[in-house]
Amino acid sequence: MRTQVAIIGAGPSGLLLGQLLHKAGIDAVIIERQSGDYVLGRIRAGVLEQVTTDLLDEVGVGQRMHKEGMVHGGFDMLFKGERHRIDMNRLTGGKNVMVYGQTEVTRDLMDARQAAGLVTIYEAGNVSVHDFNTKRPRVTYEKDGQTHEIECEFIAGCDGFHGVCRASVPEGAITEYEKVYPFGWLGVLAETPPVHHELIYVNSTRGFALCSQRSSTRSRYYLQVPLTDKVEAWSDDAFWNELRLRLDAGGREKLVTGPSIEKSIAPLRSFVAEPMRFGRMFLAGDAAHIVPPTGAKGLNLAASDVKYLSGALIEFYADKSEAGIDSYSGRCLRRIWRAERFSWWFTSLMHHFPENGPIGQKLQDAELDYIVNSEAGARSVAENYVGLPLDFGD
Ligand code: RFL
Ligand code: PHB
Repeated sequence: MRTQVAIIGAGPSGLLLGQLLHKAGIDAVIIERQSGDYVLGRIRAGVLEQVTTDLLDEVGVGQRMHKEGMVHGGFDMLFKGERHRIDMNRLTGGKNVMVYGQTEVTRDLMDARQAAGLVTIYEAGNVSVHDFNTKRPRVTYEKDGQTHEIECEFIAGCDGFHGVCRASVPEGAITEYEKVYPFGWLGVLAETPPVHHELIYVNSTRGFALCSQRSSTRSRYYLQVPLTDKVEAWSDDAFWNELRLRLDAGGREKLVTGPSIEKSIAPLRSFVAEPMRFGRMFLAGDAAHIVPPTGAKGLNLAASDVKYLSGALIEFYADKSEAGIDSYSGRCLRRIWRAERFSWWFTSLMHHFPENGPIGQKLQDAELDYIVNSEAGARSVAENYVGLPLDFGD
């Protein structure tokens, strides 16, 4: 098989890139290790920046999001038993975020891809990338007991943190920056009305908690837990009891509990690989960077990466110019590092770090006090949370 761009991975970054290229008349094939149902079963992000919703509109998949998604102009920060609302909309001159699950974004992109008759190869085994330092890269994979080969002009590594693309780069050609946090997030999805109409980020001496949602009848909650905890050891009752202990009186009163539909523990990590281009192979999304989820930036960065990448490839095919592909990595990384900084900082502000001792706690208290009682402090959080524009600093 032959194509212009071989996209490895059918997560949000691969699927969105596929639609952006399709709109520009560039041929692409997506090769995914898992089945479509498996990809849809992963419960992950919930908050979309306007840059991301604009991109989904641009590729024509925004209708259901605008109908079913929830526009949020603010969120609560709860600490020392009191809630403080960050009025993002006012503080940023009218910007909001959209609460709409990654599962739904993925489903909308998958449906559009299928409707357009575009090729996605699911359940591809042993995917390998070859010759990306030449003008004729290749991808091989196994399916139905046979080895297949795709000849292409570019490879887009949209294959997540554990993918094959980054792992195929020679060691000396890549620099990796990493910080692993000493805790994880235990997440529960439940068919219960959310405790509040907006998100609540909770700093408690028992640990961080987050009250999020997927709809007016479906809630998503997270608890900071030690990395050593096993998800099987957390019964639904234990989860709800712990969440209650981290909430304020109003939250405890309003909390509706029910059986969990999904429960999992995710480790927290800050990670960036530089550069993001290796000859004719590009990394995008989680394949190149991970943020701790506190700032809700992962999916949004994946979307901005592929917007930059599609722009670079469109420029290459339309104008025979390599300027866009040459500047891809630098352009992405500037936005990525800004989001990495915010996600690390917001994680440090909201989680419990007993290892920092009493002075760590006092400093965190003072910073929280500053954020919610200073217009400048609150605006800084709001501006980062709603996300940077795509062309910032250009
Ligand atoms: P994905 O979603 O990991 O998709 C990569 C795809 O590549 C496939 N793959 C391969 N395919 C072929 N060959 C191989 N060798 C392959 N290896 C892997 C995988 O099967 C998969 O289908 O990466 P992508 O597309 O870059 O998307 C990134 C986002 O998924 C991620 O950044 C977000 O989920 C992060 N995230 C959040 N982001 C936000 O913007 N807002 C949020 O509110 C938010 N909350 C979260 C999150 C992530 C979380 N977890 C579990 C990590 C909350 C959580 C709990
Ligand atoms: C979610 O709804 O899954 C979610 C929301 C906000 C975050 C992280 C996750 O910061």
